[in-house]
Amino acid sequence: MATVKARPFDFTLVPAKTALIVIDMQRDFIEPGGFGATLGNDVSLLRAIIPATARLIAGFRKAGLPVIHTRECHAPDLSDCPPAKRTRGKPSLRIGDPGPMGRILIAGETGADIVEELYPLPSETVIDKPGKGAFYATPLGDILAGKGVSQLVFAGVTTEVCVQTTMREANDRGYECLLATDATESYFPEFKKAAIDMIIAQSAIVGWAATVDEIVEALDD
Ligand code: C5J
Repeated sequence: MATVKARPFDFTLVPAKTALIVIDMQRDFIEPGGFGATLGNDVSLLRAIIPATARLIAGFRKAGLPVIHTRECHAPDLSDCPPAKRTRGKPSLRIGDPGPMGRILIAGETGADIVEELYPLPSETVIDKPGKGAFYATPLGDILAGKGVSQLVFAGVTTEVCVQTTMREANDRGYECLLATDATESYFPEFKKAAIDMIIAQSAIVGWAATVDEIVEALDD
């Protein structure tokens, strides 16, 4: 057991029961021309967390603990993309449309894949998810149960959308959730702050928050 200096209070980390979930560090959210950009977002903010996220992943790999990556994407025939998701708003390109990195948010396309700097090892699990939450319509719950995991450390994008949704899904399933605050980002800095505040409020109602250094230090103990 190790103690992570966290908010709102220390997190007792049990390495043998812990996995890292890296949410949606895909080109479609992080690079120009992808899904994030089609919605009018400035994607440059998100690139900045790549080094901290890489340090967190390296810490888990060094400790021999599971690293699980997710990708928000859809089947090429869009059978798993609800029309309400595809037709909402006025993006410059919709899910499935051809863009500079291939079809937007479609499995197997360059844009839907994970950025090179954080690319999964062949031994690591990659979950393709059609929703914002990583438990919805995926085998994630069964995979974690198979590994005996009960604590999850979270990184990735965006804080208030797919990261927060997955943390809430995990919290309701009984996992203890810890968010790495410098390895997550939003297109809207105020939303990142608000999401973290909501997660840790009311004595960690959804989970805890700590920096990458604090988490990696505890893994080294
Ligand atoms: C969004 C995500 N923001 N990965 N997806 O649509 O947070």
